[in-house]
This record gives sequence, structure tokens and C-alpha cells, in this order.
Amino acid sequence: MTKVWRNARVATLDEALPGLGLIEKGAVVAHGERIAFVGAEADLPTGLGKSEIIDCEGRLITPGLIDCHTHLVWAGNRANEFEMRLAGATYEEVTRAGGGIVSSVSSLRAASEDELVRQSLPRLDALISEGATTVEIKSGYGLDLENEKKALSAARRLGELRPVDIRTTFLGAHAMPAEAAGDKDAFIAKVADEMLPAIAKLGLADAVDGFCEGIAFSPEQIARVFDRAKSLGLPVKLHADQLSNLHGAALAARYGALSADHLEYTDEAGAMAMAKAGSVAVLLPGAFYFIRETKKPPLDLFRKHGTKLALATDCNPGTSPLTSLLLTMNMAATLFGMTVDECLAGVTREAARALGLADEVGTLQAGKRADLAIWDVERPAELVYRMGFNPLHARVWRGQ
Ligand code: DI6
Ligand code: FE
Repeated sequence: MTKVWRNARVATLDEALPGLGLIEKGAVVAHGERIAFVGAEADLPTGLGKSEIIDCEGRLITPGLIDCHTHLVWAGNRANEFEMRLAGATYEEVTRAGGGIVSSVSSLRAASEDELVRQSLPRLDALISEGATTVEIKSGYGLDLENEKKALSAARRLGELRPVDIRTTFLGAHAMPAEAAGDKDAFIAKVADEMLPAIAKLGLADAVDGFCEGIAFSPEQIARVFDRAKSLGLPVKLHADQLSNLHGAALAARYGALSADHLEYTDEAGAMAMAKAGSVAVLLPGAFYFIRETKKPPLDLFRKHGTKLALATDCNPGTSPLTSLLLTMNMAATLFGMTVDECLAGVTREAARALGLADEVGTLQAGKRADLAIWDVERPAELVYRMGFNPLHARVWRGQ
């Protein structure tokens, strides 16, 4: 099955080309689920007579969008905490009143896998409706083997129910469950020595994440989990330097992490180490906005040292109830000062790199998967500039 999308402006995101790798009067050809050709329409290969030809009428084609950091599988919501914070309560007060991550742990544990799938599907659909073709989903609201398994299985099932690639990440080192009674070392031992090997054996995780923060786990505790991940052959990533600088970025780089995420408090040594290790900086403007953070991630340092920059929703019930990559790009531009090119690369090519999928998706190049988003816009900047408007015309996943 060969398909040709012609009469389009094609933003290839090919790194070998300047900017977004834009091709005017371009075309994309897919054989089955792979791209066979991307280039000027004038250079289309011959022998495409029997192909299905789609006239894009001048629309913009980009790679399908990639959300490389979400906690999309959860039950219930935390709108009550939001209201408490609006009324002046601090995050600590909310937590003492039974809120925070542990309230989502209670809700997830009480929900069946079917129920989790049912509640999470509309969030995935929202991402898909804006052109997402690959979505990462973390566990971390189960915090015991049975419930982490349930969350990861639910995430995998979402990928069977919808035409989208789901990548799952085990985030056992996210928070302390009540039954751990405050003994962080003992809980980390359980995560590293019991939960992670069992999850790996079941093949339920594509990567391993942790939350390195004063209110969560120390660099030493995270290192224990990362050592185990390494020995099991699983790549790692890290929630780092979100609320304080525990040098999480440098820790992630030391382990050759795919990415370190958040990074508001990262210093120059951290930015440099990440660039050197090839760990992608995943910025999450939705969480920055929602918790009214004022310290911006050090974009100038990332640019100076050539650290790769991705963007994601961080979709979660507590600090970023966001299901729009378009709005994420707008926030990254407005709040962080990212350029249009950085924003678009951040939700395509660099997001793919942050998932270890750079050879498969994220750019439009022959040999990669035919994941496309076709937009009713003239210029790429329109995708970043508007708020609450979805100009997606069509989405193609694996050539379909
Ligand atoms: N950092 C965050 O912002 C979220 N998790 C994390 O590690 C918070 C998740 C939540 O509050 O439910
Ligand atoms: Fe997160």
C-alpha cells in the first residue's frame, strides 16, 4: 500500500537542514507504515501510478507529535486541592489534609484496571486529537507491585485501543506510600530489588524514572534504582531539579539517562554534563504554570552548551492537568522564551530522542515511520501562537 501526500509544505525537522527543514511544494510517500520519500514534489519518484494520492491543498505537514513525559493513567481528580490552593492553602497544608501524590495513590489503588483505562482514555484522546502519535506514560501512583503493574498494564491497553504508540515508564521511586511509614531507604530497596525486577520480567516498562527532590528521594536513593535498571538493561530518566537543586541533572547524565526533566533549578555544571552525555532536557511548562513557579529553567545555559531541548505536558492530576501539546508549546514560548523552531523540535525530534526513538520517529525522513500531522495553517509559527484552538486537519499513524 503506497500513499502520496502532495501539494504540501513539509516541515521535516531533519537536523541536516536549517531551521525546521521546510520544503515548499513538498510531498511525502509512504510504503506501508514507513516513509519512502520526502522532498520536493518535482523530485517525486516515478512509478507511483497505482498509489493513493492525497492533495494537501497547501497545508503544513509535520511529524506526528510526541508527548515524552506524562503520568496520564490515574483515577479521580484533585480539583479539591486546586480550590484549597486558590483559597490560599500551601502545598504542605494540602498534603497534610490528605492531598498530594498519596491521594492519587489511594484513588488508583481503589480503581480496577478497566476503570483506569476508562478514565484515562479521554486524556489520551485529547492528545491524539491534536496530532500526537507517540505518548509516554509513567506509573508511580501505585507504589506497590500489584498496583504499579495495574497502572502499566492499563497504559499498554490504551495503546491497543487507539492508533498511537505508548511507551511505558516505571516510576516506583515517585513518592512514599503510607505503609512505608517514612522509611525511605527500605522503600527504595523494595523498589530496586523487588518491584523493578518483577516489572522488567513482565516486560511492562520501556524505561525507569525517579523523583529526585527533598520531598521525594535523594540522589543516593535514586542511584540505587538506576543501578538496578542498568543491570536489567533498561534506560533511565529523571525528575530532576524541579523545586531545588539536588544536582539531579548531573546524576542523570552520569547514568547516561535518556533525559532529565523539569530542570528549573539546574546549574551550569548540570547543563554541561547533560549535553556531554546526550541526555535530553525535557521542559514542562504546564507544571511551571500550574504551581506558579517563578524560577525558569536555564535555557541560556542549555543553548550555550548544546543540551537538546524537548517539551512535554507532564499530564498529571496534581501539578499539570494538561492534555494539549499545542498549549504546551505556547507556554514554552511565552513563559520560557523558547523559539518557534525550538518548540516544534521539542514536541517532535527531541521528544523522540528523549524516548530513545530517534531512529524511528520524530522527523520526516525516508526509512522512519510514517507518523504525520497535517495542519490547516500556513506557517509553523501558527501552531505555537494560538491558544485553545486546534488546527489539525488529519493525523497519520504508521501510514494510516
Ligand atoms: N513531579 C511532579 O510535578 C509530579 N510528579 C513529580 O514527580 C507531581 C505529581 C502529583 O502531584 O500527582
Ligand atoms: Fe512528571
